Amino acid sequence: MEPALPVTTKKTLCRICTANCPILVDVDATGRPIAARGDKDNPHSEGFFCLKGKHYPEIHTADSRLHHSLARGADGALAPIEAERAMDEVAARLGAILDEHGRESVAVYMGTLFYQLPQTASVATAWMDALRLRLRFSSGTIDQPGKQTAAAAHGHWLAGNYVFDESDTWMLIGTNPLIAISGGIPHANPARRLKRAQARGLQLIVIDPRRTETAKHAAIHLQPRPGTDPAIVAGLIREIIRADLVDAEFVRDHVDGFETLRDAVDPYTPEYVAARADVDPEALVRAAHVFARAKKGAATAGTGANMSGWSNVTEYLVLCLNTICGHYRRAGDRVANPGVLTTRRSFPAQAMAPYPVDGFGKPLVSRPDLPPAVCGLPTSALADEILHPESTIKALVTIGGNPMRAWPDPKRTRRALEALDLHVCVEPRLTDTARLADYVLAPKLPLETPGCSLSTENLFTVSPALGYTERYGQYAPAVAAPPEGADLREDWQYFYGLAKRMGLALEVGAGVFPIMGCRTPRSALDMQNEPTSDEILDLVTKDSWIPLDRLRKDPSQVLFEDEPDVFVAPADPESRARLDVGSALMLDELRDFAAGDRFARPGFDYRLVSRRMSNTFNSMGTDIEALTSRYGTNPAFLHPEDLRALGLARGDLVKLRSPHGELEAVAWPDPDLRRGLVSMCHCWGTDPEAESDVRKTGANTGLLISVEEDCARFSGIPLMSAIPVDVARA
Ligand SMILES: Nc1nc2c(c(=O)[nH]1)N[C@H]1C(S)=C(S)[C@@H](COP(=O)(O)OP(=O)(O)OC[C@H]3O[C@@H](n4cnc5c(=O)[nH]c(N)nc54)[C@H](O)[C@@H]3O)O[C@H]1N2
Ligand SMILES: Nc1nc2c(c(=O)[nH]1)N[C@H]1C(S)=C(S)[C@@H](COP(=O)(O)OP(=O)(O)OC[C@H]3O[C@@H](n4cnc5c(=O)[nH]c(N)nc54)[C@H](O)[C@@H]3O)O[C@H]1N2
Ligand code: SF4
Ligand SMILES: [Mo]
Repeated sequence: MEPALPVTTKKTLCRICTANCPILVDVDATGRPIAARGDKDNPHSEGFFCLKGKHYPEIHTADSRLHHSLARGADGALAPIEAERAMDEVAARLGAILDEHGRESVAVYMGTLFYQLPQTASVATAWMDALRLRLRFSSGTIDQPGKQTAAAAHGHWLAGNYVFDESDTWMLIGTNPLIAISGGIPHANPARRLKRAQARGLQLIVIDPRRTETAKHAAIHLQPRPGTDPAIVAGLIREIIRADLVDAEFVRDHVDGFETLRDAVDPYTPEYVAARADVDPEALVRAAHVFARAKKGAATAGTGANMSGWSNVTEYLVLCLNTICGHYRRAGDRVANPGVLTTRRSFPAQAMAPYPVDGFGKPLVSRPDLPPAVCGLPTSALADEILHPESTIKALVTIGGNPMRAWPDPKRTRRALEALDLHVCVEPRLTDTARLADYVLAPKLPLETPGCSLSTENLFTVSPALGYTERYGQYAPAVAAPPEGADLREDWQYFYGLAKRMGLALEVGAGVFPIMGCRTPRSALDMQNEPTSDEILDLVTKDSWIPLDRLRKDPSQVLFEDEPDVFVAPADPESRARLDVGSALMLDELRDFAAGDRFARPGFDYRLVSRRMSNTFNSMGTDIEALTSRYGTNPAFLHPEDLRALGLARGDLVKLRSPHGELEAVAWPDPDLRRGLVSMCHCWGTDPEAESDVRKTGANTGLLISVEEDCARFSGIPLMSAIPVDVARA
């Protein structure tokens, strides 16, 4: 018997999802990661992690992982290619396309992993900037794009919101943080944090058509018809105004448009909301009172509230709800977490005025109705844009995303990807998307690269309920070696390598997401001598609250509560900026909503609602048996009574048909659902043109989504939840 190799245990952070859980990874003498678990000594997470994190090493060592980049040969097949040669060829081909067709000939798609890796986000963005690429698309516009449009129409409160850990109430609308661990409740051990908060009196309000893992802990759970969030939030606002619970002083000093808002929500009486959303009118009134009477708290919406047709107005009303209750930090308040790795800034108790929602350049040729908006170009239109006869797009670069699984309408996506002259994917697996690419640039994976918690910390800019609620930061060096014999680069090195070959000078900015009201430093990269990954991290954390080097030198220090406290500063007396709760642009949408259920279609009597499953992250993990064994697939969950009425039992195959498309799925009972719903997770399935066994591959709910009808203004987010469907035995 061979002697067992010695194993060392290393501290690092999981980078599958935004929780960025601190984990311990066992690594053998060859550098191969073999096991992972939560770091019980980490005072922030207290050992919290999930099954995906447990199998993080396997994601690094799975047979399905690419050890080499791939290029499509003359025979049409993908074959291994040396990384340097791949960069030579990609640079030459992109350069030729740009020379011939101009900068609108190359589009980029940035998926979830793009933002999770600060080096990738910063250097790839620097490369796009240097090429002045305009056609940048991201998963953001098929996620929660109403957050950006609403914030633009409303303005920002520069002192920020109260955080969960200090709040007396918390409202979650279409988000399930105990499973998605995606913010709303702090990422680090959300169940324990919720329990502690409730022990000190926090009142949790959840609005979700499913009695979710989170809703089960709520003081008040409204379980509405999906797609009715505008009615509910308008109803809450109306009741708060009626009961005289508005923070009148805050509104007087800092808010415009109050009368407009009051008039717009006036029709949303408890009786009307009860009829439209099918909720208990008394529970609605109670929720309004609990929320408005609390000293500190916030409301936040998630994907369910953004995917069900009313992304802009729902997010806008959520901001208005927080604002009329004055649920913001005031001068003199301690800022719970000013920051660790983000740029230093001040927190004045003043508004930043609203700014334009749209009008950022010319629309896509395929969607003249969607002028480019603050949320970015509409990803739902990218396939059509590529396929349009007047399309300028010849090449697409996909980074850390999986369009074939994630974009709505995978059949159209497939046609579009095949129509490209050049498709380059930076991707560690041979995904359905990578299989269609001309080049797959294979990256090192996060355990093989240094990393830090910057991306997650920086999320506070996206929504008040995201980011860390305490002064927490973590750095980790590379802890594992790439597989033996592999020829890989870090993601960012591919963009640096392309830039060098294309004669570009790169300049990286600090941070991953822009911080409102704060200029972040920019630094030129040395284009002669390639920087190290750690040097890139230094630049993206330049001028941070705590120098990254301090985290590097003492990895055991992750909480920085001993740093001097930061307090909210008084407003600049010169500032005249006010928040706007009466935006015509947003409230027009409430009038559209009032006109009736515009998404209903006769003959499609069920509604398919979005959800996440705990053991997979979008398309990641759907190919790892240990993560899929619970259901084997992404089942179509239905209420047991609905199953019975349909003559179906657990495990039977059902056919779901929307006005746009159809799929087969495995039926599964879920007593926590409202009747009349099908709840199903996305990013499963396989090549829609190939035969497959749905019990093994699952089904892609994108097949039911139309990218032509029912797309929201500005972002073009299609109806991705509350989709009318017909359900029948397959
Ligand atoms: N029907 C329906 N569709 C949806 C949704 C829904 O609810 N319903 N949800 C939407 C949402 S919210 C989102 S965010 C999108 C997700 O959209 P995408 O981001 O496009 O999808 P992911 O599966 O997250 O893609 C991440 C990819 O990154 C790869 N990856 C992993 N590690 C690394 C790495 O270190 N470097 C690089 N370069 N790549 C890596 C993974 O293998 C994976 O292929 O899907 C959207 N689509
Ligand atoms: N385990 C796991 N974690 C993930 C992901 C994953 O795939 N798996 N994906 C990550 C990504 S990309 C994102 S964006 C986040 C998303 O994080 P969340 O937004 O929290 O996503 P979900 O857990 O799907 O929660 C959405 C909830 O909305 C409800 N819902 C559906 N339609 C409606 C509606 O019309 N109105 C209301 N009020 N509710 C509705 C659903 O029942 C569901 O409980 O999660 C991230 N975290
Ligand atoms: S919650 Fe997210 S970051 Fe934490 S272990 Fe699971 S996948 Fe990794
Ligand atoms: Mo997402």
